[in-house]
Amino acid sequence: MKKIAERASGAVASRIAAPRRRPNGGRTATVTRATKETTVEVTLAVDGSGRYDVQTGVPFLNHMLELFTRHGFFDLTIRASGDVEVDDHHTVEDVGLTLGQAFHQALGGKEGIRRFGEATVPLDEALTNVVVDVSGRPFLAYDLKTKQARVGTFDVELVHDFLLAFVNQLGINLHVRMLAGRNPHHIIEAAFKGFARAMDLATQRDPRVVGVLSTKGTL
Ligand SMILES: [Mn+2]
Repeated sequence: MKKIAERASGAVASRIAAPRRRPNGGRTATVTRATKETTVEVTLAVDGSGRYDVQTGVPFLNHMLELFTRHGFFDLTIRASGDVEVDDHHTVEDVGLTLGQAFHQALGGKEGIRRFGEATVPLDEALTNVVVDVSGRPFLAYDLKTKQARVGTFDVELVHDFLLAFVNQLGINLHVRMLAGRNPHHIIEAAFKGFARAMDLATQRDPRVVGVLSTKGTL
């Protein structure tokens, strides 16, 4: 198998498949990325119905990406395998990176999209606010603060790394604010739901938008 050969030879390879577009104009992409540390394959439909099949080898990340897909009304299949015997860091970061690449491909020239999206989402005591601008200018303002370093075995710090990788690949401005919260599972889950809803809004087509929504003429 090619992926195995690449890993065995020590070569660092990244292959991006050509975007696949549905006859009905749906925006989809499949991206495969293989390095010495991880192999990740993502298939994304931006105009989906919330269907997911996510297997990353990191159960908490699966949970977050499943609810991201459901609440964003995307369709998402992820197969990732990584050196989780080291820790979850490479896998979580590379899934974020590959997912960002998939959105980048699927959105193409970003014609007709709303560009901005935001959501404030509660989960019990936790309340988070997420704002996105599909601007072409990568910036992450991350402000989730938890007293606990881990949710089960999952390192809370990896949420920051996941989002930063996604932001850099897609080229978006993303603000993630925690307005209230105590339980780290609740805080992170509310953030991913807000991220989903904000991304759904920002990537939706608005029939009033002709070309890209920018006076500069490009995003
Ligand atoms: Mn949960």
